[in-house]
Amino acid sequence: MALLIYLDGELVPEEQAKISVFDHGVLYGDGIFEGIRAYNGRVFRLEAHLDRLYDGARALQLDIPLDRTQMTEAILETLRANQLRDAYIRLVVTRGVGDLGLDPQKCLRPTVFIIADAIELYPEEFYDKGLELITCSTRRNDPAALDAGIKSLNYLNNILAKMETTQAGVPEGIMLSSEDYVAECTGVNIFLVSSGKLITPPLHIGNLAGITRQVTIELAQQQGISASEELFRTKEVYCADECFLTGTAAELIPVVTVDGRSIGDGKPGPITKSLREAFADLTQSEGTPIYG
Ligand code: PXG
Repeated sequence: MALLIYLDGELVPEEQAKISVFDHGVLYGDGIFEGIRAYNGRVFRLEAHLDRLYDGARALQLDIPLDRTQMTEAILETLRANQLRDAYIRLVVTRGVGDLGLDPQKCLRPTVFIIADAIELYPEEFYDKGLELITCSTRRNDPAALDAGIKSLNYLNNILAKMETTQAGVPEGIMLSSEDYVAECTGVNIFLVSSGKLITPPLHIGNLAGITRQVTIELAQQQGISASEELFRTKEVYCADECFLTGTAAELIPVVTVDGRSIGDGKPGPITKSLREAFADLTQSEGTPIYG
């Protein structure tokens, strides 16, 4: 069945969901996006995703033509139109149609589209066995050039790193900051467990303020596990007891080797498993209802 896509106020069949070649989202990657999940008839952490979207828009002086209530309704309507209860939602706001110059002044109205589809889950064995990672040579964008907190449509830096991981035959890779600290992976945040404590890199070195990252910190605190933001390098990853990644699509996923070194005993660790279970419980019980 063809998906119905929300495009600028209308729900249209996917083959009619087209945007202009003069849209600055296409010409320059000028725009922002969100990847959101719905579980069991509820949208998970919708408010946090909207905060990130509207903050990014403010930073870019991008005037989203829907307020938060209208945006929420647009997301829920798209899910309802496609009769979805468990879904991946891609929400995109571009600068809109302009001319062939960088200046967004002539872009009169941002384009908004929402795709909601069945989620393509990672293979179960990734969770059972854990992932192998490499360290990518492509650095994460310097936050002085582009703030990583803005989830912009310009993902080339992550795409180049992703191509490195594919060529190495692994599903993800660590991206370092320009000063060689571990920042995050190509589309997920990173956590280490060392001596029973959780550490993740601070946001200021240029990683995305992941919603799943934040939820993980909250769940750790509820379990009495200390969680802190600290700078670390690849050596600390190699020597960690456990390592896992977090993201909306991947949820919490264990890592068992990095650059050929086994992490801990080379199997998914107990803290990773316990946080993953707590995350699964939370996603089944919390969220904005789609069907009232
Ligand atoms: N870091 C980056 C660079 C991301 O793009 C995350 C971390 C995790 O954030 P959330 O809020 O989802 O916990 C993301 C997530 C993909 C893909 O295909 C990933 C993301 C967006 C689009 C595609 O892996 N973003």
